[in-house]
Amino acid sequence: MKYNVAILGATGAVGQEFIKLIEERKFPVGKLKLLASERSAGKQMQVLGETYTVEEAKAESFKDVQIALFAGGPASKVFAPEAVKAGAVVIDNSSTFRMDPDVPLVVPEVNPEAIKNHRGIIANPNCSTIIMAMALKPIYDRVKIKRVVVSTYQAVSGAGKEAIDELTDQVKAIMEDRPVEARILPSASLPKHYQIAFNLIPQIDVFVEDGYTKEEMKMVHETHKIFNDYSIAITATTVRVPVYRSHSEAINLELAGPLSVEEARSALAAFPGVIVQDDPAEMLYPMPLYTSNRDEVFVGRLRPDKSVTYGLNMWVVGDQIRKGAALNALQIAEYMIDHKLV
Ligand code: 2RA
Repeated sequence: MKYNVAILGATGAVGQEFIKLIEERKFPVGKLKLLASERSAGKQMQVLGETYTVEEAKAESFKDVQIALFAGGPASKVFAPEAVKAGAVVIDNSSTFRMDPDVPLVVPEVNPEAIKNHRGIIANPNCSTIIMAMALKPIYDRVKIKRVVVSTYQAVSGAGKEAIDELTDQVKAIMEDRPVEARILPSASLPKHYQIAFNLIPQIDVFVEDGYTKEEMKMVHETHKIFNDYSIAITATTVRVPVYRSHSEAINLELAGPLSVEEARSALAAFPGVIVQDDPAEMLYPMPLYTSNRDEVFVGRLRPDKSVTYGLNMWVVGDQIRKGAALNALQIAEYMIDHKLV
């Protein structure tokens, strides 16, 4: 059986990743529509050996579409209701519907059971949340997690193509002794911008409450919803780093009971979609340069945190455009197909 698929935001980083993954995973596509804003309409893209012309997204674009993959951004709010009205299931990578109680927020390895409650829209969590949830779940299933302290090291591609170009341009300017321009990071819409080359920026997205950024609060609220456990104490610091792709996270856990590092390591190793790379003697640990374009989330530097009774530290790295966005969304669609939910 094949499914008619629309990709909204097909020309952006996540949209292009959807196309790569559809090809790689032999996703059962019947008719395919590539949709984007008026600016990108008319562009030609190759998919599965065929040339497709990108169409401008309109309310009527979703006729006969069964699965609508939304890459993210403000267009979701406009077009998701239209796609649902037309009978499609929307898997949405924007933050618009994530905290809506009627919208499941899903990481298929963690809470696939939530999918069946959908009313037309299923939300893909934020990239840094997905990567963390993948590493927490195998531990959580053995011993409840009391507290999470996470610090992220997020790649510039999380802020879009312009941020990738900004890093490259700044590095070139510095090497050529030219003045450095900063126009995008921390976020194009903000009044001030800072150099990311040879720097770190401890602000991702806008400030929202008590000195936390929106990205930090997403990690708190979305993790609670995915685990359906609001008792986990979570605090986050999210930082942009001069890395092109793959987000890294230093995660400190306080557990409700004993779990040895060996038990944690084997639980993580047995979990689908997680690879343990952890051997200090061999200097083996995950690094973003090597996890890019990989589907799995990588975990290393496992060690006890002896400052509390049951503490565990780990270092988690994952490709935020793949598992943190397009792959997770496509896995939701695959789950729905496998379980006859679409
Ligand atoms: C970032 N969380 O890295 C975003 C991408 N979804 O900025």
